[in-house]
Amino acid sequence: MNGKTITQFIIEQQRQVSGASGAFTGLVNDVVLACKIISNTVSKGALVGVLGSAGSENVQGETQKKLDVISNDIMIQSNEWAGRLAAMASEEMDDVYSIPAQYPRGKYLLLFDPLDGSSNIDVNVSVGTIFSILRCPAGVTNPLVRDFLQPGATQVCAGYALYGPSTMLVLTLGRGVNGFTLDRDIGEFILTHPDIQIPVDTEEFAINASNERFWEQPVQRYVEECLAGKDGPRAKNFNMRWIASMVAEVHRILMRGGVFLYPKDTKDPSKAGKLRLMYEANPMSFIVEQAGGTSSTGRERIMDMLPNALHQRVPVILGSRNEVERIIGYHMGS
Ligand code: P6P
Repeated sequence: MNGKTITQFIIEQQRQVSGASGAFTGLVNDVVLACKIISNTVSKGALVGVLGSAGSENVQGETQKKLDVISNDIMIQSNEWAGRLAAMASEEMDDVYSIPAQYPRGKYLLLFDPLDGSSNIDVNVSVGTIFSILRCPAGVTNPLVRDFLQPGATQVCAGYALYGPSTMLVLTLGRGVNGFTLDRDIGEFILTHPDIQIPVDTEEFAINASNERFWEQPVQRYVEECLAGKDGPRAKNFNMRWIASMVAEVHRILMRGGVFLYPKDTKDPSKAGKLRLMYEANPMSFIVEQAGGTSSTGRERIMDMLPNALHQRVPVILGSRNEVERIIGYHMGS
């Protein structure tokens, strides 16, 4: 036997929940299938003409890649028909996606960034899919934006697929974090990284250093101290990484520790940050916290934030607990 499949894992998790109907299990399996299909499409790249721009913009005002649109369609088509969801929301869609009338509706809401880091897709650097599952508010059969605006702490599931040298899926159901690797020979994700824990300390930070002049003072101080190395106040040397694909950065941190920062900056004062709360920061924060890490804006726990808009942006500082808490301390004036 090839090891425990993600299907077996999810069903075993369901058995720990009394009265579970199996709808949640079915939903997670539908999301997993969508990630397999996206992985297959992404891996073909130029061979099937899916690289390059779609010639359109998303609600963020960003140029959409063909694979952004294709991946979004795959997530919709894989999840709209089974009766698990009341609605969906995506980075690539302005408004809530209502489940078509021909399909039954369920009790969950699915939010996703179908292809995060897609600016990397044309240069063959790892990209991923990020997803988050919320409960639909009781009695709501036609969810509106306001029904999605729940704090990250209410998520029942979060995960990402990483389309890298191997395709992996990392998942939390609120009882720890587990990683699975796609065995293409059998078309199943196999449990390869049980109970992932983030090291509490690190010597590695990830930030887009080209924005240095726009950062707030606490972040400038933190990075300066890292760069000062063993002769500076930290008395140790640091390494830096920046992949420009959040899924890849978070995965590295889960595997070996680290801190990821996309802080508030003055580059565009109208934006509270670059990353989106509902389908990037919240799911990644759930995963990071479940793996023993910390995730903050620098001033508050991201998963405590009460969202005010579907595509709201937030500053994100997440990773190894002791390092993130140091950065929070700098923001608080210590
Ligand atoms: P920059 C990708 O577009 C993304 O949303 C994250 O995945 C990534 O961490 C960040 O933006 C990269 O931003 O400014 O370096 O292009």
